[in-house]
Amino acid sequence: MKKSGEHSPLFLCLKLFEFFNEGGHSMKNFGSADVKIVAMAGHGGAGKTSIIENILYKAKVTTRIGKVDDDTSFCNYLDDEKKRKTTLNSKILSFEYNNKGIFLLDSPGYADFFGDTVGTITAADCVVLVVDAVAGIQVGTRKAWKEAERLGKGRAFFINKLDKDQADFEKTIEVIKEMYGKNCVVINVPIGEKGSLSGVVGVAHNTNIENADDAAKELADKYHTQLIDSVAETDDELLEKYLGGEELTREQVLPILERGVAKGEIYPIFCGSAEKDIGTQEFMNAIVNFFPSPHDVGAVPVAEGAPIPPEANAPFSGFIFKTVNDPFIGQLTYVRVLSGTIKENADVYNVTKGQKEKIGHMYVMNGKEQKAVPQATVGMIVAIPKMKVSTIGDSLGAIGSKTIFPAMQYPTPSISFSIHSKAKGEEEKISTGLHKLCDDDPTLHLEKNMETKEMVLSGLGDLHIEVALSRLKDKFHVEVEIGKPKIAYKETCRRSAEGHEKHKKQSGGRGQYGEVYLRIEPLARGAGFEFVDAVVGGVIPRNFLPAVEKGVVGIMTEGILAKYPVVDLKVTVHDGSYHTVDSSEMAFKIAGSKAFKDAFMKADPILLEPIMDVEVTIPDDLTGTIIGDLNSKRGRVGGMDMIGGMQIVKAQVPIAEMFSYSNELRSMTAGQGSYIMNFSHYEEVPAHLMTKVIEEAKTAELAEK
Ligand SMILES: Nc1nc2c(ncn2[C@@H]2O[C@H](COP(=O)(O)OP(=O)(O)O)[C@@H](O)[C@H]2O)c(=O)[nH]1
Ligand SMILES: [Mg+2]
Repeated sequence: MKKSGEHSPLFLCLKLFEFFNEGGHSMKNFGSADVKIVAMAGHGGAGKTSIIENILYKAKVTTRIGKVDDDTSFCNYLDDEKKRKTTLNSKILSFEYNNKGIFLLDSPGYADFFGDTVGTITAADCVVLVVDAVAGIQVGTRKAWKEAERLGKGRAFFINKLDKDQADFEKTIEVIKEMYGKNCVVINVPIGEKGSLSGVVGVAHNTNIENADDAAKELADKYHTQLIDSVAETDDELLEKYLGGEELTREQVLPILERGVAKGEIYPIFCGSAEKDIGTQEFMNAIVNFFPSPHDVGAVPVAEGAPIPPEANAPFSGFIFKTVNDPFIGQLTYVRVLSGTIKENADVYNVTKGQKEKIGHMYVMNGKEQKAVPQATVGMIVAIPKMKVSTIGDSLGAIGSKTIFPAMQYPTPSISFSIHSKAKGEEEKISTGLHKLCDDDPTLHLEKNMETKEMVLSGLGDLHIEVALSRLKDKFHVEVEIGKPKIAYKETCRRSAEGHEKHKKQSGGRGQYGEVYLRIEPLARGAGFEFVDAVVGGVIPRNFLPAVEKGVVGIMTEGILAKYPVVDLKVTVHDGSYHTVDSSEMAFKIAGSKAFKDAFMKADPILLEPIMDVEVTIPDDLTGTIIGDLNSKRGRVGGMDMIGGMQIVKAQVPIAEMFSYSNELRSMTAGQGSYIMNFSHYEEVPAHLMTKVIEEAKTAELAEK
């Protein structure tokens, strides 16, 4: 059946208009063997965006090379990215090059924005880890590798910044091989070093060898031998010949190398300098010629339902790896098409939510440019505006599909701030804005604390929160103040003690009467709360004991020393008395609560604080400084590890000392250090600090009254 208007003259005019309006780039539907989706990942500052800027220029997407340090970057186009001169959100760059469709995904490198990097790695078929030849493998790179490995993605390296004085190519290679094994294979080596870096030689084909000096020739030789060695090991037939002493020819080895890269079994290492635009062309050629395509990858793993082959004529399936909600550009949902074809103005099925979703237009994105396309086939990434039911992480399919792709795994938020509105009456606006930001960023959590009525925003680091709040201001026009992150102290006791309360009001009307004797005893850390009824002879009638327990639990939740919950103790009610007329649940609840307080204050009460496992990665020469600083933070250094030329210091530190650590570490290490932090356990707060926390809680309580 023909839909009305489908071929009307107006429709055709519009199509023609669209055709002639194609901008500097275009993207037709390629077969699944001719599309490459490549995510650039790795530590912040390694040069991911700069490399992409070079590629965009060579592919004629841009007319001059964009620079991240001035305002000309094509990728870092957001206002706050220009201000901070770094990538804060992932971007999709798309263009045609040598008859292939290329989608490059730029990712943020800093740990605070790793949530977005999880999305680009998920959407890509190959992940390129950009490594700074001076700093070596940094935390951000290790995390990205780990995630790519977990998802079984093809991987490659680009060793960047070889123009810099302290750059060390061979050491960086050594470290990569030490960490990620022999299947990491050097594909090109630099000609000249540092200031005199002038090009690269292709190790496999000896490309550009005519321009190489002796040192570069020697390097090429050395890594050629290693290449043969590594490649032979991935193929039984070759290995047999190789071990039999036969000299392998380039013709024998190259197809195996190419197949290994395409299958994600060999990890090629490229090199160069984004600053000097060296190594870019060789890298682009490799993407086009060897990197895995959706066809090479095959059907991707599913969480539910049947895997679908990555072919254009298979049923449609896709995965939402990113969403953007912006009051100015509206709402965009980014879909990686994993099989089949998705068409504009069609219905699809959101398999995760079990609901139909109507598609209107869709766009291929190239930085901030959008180009409407009538359809998208397997291997493409499209942005769809105004989706109604779909959210990040959902699987889409043809109507009736049951295929659901695995959920993305995000790091859990490690830092929280209380949020207060600057102006009166804007709580609603703040909450709406923050919820929208949280919808697009699963590592940003907003919670309302029911007891304090406070909004608490949690994220991966202080920069993460800072950026979210500046976006709240820019996009939703509300300003907030943030409170010192609340530390989740707990209260407990060190000794056993007896408590007693006779609650009695018997003057006029119906009286109140309840008497409770109880004993509290400390339990092991993490044991929680135990309530024992040891009342004999009915001195407290059975039906009032739940009320006593309620009273005890009530005051334990509320807190006694400084309004933090009381934990890890055993309460035994062993005596009491009652009155046949005046006793009530209320009276016993009050008696229970007061008897507990009485006992608790005699039981050597203390505060507990959260202790974190912290892993700091730093250049070796800063180890002393960092350990000294951790000691001054009441930290206990538990071990050290050298990985890839970087020192890893493991320590346990109270969270109270860690709130501005990302800034402090940045300044202590000139940006070269990084750390990860996870909750470990609770420990006693030292006496002098305990007094301070208790005083602060009292002041806060007075202020509230
Ligand atoms: N000397 C030198 N600087 C570079 C090179 N590549 C990038 N940079 C600089 O390093 C900084 C970070 O680059 P950027 O592309 O934003 O890194 P990203 O965080 O990985 O995207 C910028 O100041 C770049 O100008 C390079 O090859 N050599
Ligand atoms: Mg960047």
